[in-house]
Amino acid sequence: MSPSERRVVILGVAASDSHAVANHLIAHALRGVGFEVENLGTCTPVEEFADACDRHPDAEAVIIGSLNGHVHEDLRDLPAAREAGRITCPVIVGGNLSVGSKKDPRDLERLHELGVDRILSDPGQLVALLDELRAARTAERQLLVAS
Ligand code: B12
Repeated sequence: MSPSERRVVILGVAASDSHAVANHLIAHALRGVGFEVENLGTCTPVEEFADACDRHPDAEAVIIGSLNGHVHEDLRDLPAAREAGRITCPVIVGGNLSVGSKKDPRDLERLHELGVDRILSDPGQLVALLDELRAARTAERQLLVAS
């Protein structure tokens, strides 16, 4: 990232979740490569992610971690926030996304149904994903201008 480039992301952990370690590591890693990270920390309700989007209309993504297995309940207000136009940028979710060690693919589908755009397990892939989403948005805007 060039020093003059400003890239903002909003980060936090889902509403009922107090697991802090991965959140701090992700914030540190993203800042290390030049992102401006508004880190809302643990136990962040959807409403607070939406408020952060109001403060940062240029945010490239809302990145939500969840470890305790209750992400679906924690994101139950996401469809309304999306519908109201309060969270318009891509929403990325990662972590341990259901209760128990056996993972049902339907749990991930339900997250997409709530309005999550991307689900990621490896935080090491976040920068590549942010680059990909930004390139897609730029191409979309160029198409709109051209049409
Ligand atoms: C430390 C810990 C706690 C501490 C947290 C302290 C703190 N302030 O952070 C305390 C004691 C408070 C705690 C409480 C609870 N915990 Co706890 N905890 C752990 C533990 C031991 C380590 C978590 C950790 O920090 N790992 C280090 C970080 C770096 O790794 P990570 O969190 O696993 O995240 C990795 C990935 O998931 C991913 N990732 C994480 N977040 C994100 C976000 C994005 C965007 C992306 C892309 C990737 C990503 O990247 C990381 C690196 O690969 C794990 C078990 C374990 N060994 O993993 C259980 C664990 C997460 N806890 C668990 C549970 C159940 C609880 C409690 C419900 C227990 C209880 N009955 O009270 C409560 C819930 C509290 C709450 N409200 O959320 C379960 C979750 C099970 C599930 N989902 O099915 C686990 C897995 C233990 C287990 N095997 O049962 N816990």
